[in-house]
Amino acid sequence: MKTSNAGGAVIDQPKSREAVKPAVDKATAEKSSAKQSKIYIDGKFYSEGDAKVSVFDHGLLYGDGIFEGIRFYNGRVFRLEEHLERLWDSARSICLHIPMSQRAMSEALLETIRQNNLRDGYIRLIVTRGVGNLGLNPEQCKTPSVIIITAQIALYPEAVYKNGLSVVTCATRRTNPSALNPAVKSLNYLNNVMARIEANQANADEGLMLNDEGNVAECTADNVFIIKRGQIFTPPISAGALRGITRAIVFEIAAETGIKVVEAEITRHDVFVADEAFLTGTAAEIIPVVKADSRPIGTGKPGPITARMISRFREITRETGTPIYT
Ligand code: PXG
Repeated sequence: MKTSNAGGAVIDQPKSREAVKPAVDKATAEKSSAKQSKIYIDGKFYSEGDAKVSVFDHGLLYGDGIFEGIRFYNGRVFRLEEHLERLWDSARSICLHIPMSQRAMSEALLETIRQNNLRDGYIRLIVTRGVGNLGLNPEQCKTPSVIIITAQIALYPEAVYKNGLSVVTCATRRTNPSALNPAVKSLNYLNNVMARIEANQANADEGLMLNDEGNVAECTADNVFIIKRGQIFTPPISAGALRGITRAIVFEIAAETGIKVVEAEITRHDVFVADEAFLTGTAAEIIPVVKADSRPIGTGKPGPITARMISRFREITRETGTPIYT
């Protein structure tokens, strides 16, 4: 892995048991943060210390804004168009006008990676409502701000992909879509943060979030899949799940391999009696789940369909993407 010329920021993985600590330790992260990464704000690049936004930005005051978390592998941005499409969908849903075209956004993003001279890493793309006053009315905010941060990503050690994670069900329910649709990747992640705190307190690797009906929606930053008798099941978006880009790749791989993916209501019971389970997300990629609320899932070890998903996913990340350096 190339780290010598990497930028300073390091994305945190979910707090984990001893066995699943990210590969990049704190000392390494602190050392590398001495090398300041370059951050894009509204068309200009700033060093980390100078990359600042106004305290009157409604992204800060109200969580009023949207974001994407994107990975790049081996000099190529993974599923860039899909991430931009989802960002634009989030923007439309909350009546936010992104002040540039998708093409210009794509170029800004690639240029930010180039400025940081990275080949593998993570991008946080943020669009805030912009500067307003202390009232929540977004009409006060004349110009949305675009921020692009690149970071090294602290990967889970390979052992986690081999041994799997534990999840606990959180008492905090996923936001009801009629209050704020979880399909909008908004800057207001307090619902997920509350669930994450519960998972931490239970010493679990991830938190399973249910919707108001008591069905599984997703985890705090990942989509959920279970496997029963050779079929793959995942909650529909209407259950309160984000339309995950990694989730969509599972559908693609399943279609290639002739396995059926069914979008269905999933209960905690379904998770407990599943043969296999896994989570998907840009940061986690595809990661097995082997324990739910202290019950072993299947054999208590990652299953064969999950293993196949992980290996095919890795091939796809290596082989595809938008070139950064042409
Ligand atoms: N559900 C939620 C609530 C998410 O936030 C996913 C599912 C998976 O979607 P993708 O498109 O990534 O497959 C997410 C994604 C972070 C971080 O900083 C979070 C995500 C992605 C990248 C980084 O913890 N969430």
